[in-house]
Amino acid sequence: MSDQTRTEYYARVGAMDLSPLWTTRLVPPLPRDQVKARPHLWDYDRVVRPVLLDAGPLITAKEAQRRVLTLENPGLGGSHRILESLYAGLQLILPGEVAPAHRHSPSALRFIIEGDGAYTAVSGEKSVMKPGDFIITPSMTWHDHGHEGAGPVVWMDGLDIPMLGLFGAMFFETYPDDSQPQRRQPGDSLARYGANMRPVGESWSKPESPIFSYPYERSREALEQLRRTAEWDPAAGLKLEYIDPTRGFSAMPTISTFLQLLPKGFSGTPYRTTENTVYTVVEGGGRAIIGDGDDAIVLSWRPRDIFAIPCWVPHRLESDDDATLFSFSDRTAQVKLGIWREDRGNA
Ligand code: GTQ
Repeated sequence: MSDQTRTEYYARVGAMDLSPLWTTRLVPPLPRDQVKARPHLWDYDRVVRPVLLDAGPLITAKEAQRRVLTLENPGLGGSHRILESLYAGLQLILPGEVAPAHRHSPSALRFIIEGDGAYTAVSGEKSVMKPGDFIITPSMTWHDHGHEGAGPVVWMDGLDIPMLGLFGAMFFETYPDDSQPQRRQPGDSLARYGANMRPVGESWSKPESPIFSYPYERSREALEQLRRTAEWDPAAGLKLEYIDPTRGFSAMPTISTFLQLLPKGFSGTPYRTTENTVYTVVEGGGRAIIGDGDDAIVLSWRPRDIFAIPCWVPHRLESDDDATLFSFSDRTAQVKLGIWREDRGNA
């Protein structure tokens, strides 16, 4: 058949909202042909922090609703995605401010980067924020943030917005007042479910953890205890996942969250996984080495830096000091959909 006949045919069916599959490659052989996001690092102290603080006098938290600089992956064209499936931002709140209450269908996590005295209130319970704490805001729960202390407070927001965007299932509502009424004492959810116990006669059937806040101190202490006994994972060091203690699943239904310890001088083995992962550094310095040979990219990190590793990109982790990394990924969503894979280079 002549090229012209084919071209005419394609135009004809195109006008009928049809398309010839044989002219496209619908399913590429490897993720690298599909994934646009690039491995990337945001230098917190030297680059992000100064401009984020400049936003303080520019706009109030109330006017902005959320005073956030979104972390834009340079391969994703300003689409408010740090990786294909994930959103991340850095939120600044100043003393006396309130970021007004709202709720939405995307789930959110907060990971506290710096400062003291701020809180986030979720479903009527305030959680105080300290550096290293991990806090969840489940889908459609009312939440507002405030700051009753001194000095700026910054945390990282991680949301599943791109996943919900895929389904179209996005909802957003504002609360009639800036703050929601307190219904439970701070620490209530942790007291109920955070001691390997649960209230007798109370049942929990929601898809997320009943614990809103996972304090850093406890998670860090667990890693410290384990370093003496546990076997190190050759790629990940000592890596613990935050869970919903009632079922053992991830703390959030769409996003997995982890805290990991790399001992001083750790040199990890090469690893790749289909999960898209965002890391932030709590303690120590080191690097992520992406790829190998002359093509390798080195992302050198220090405390408070944020770096992102896309789906199926081979990488290794190295540390100079004892290092702790918080990370979040779309692993739990991929596992539930039956598509999660990893490659430890030993096949
Ligand atoms: O704090 O509620 O970075 O709704 C993006 C959307 C933060 C929040 C973000 C949000 C929030």
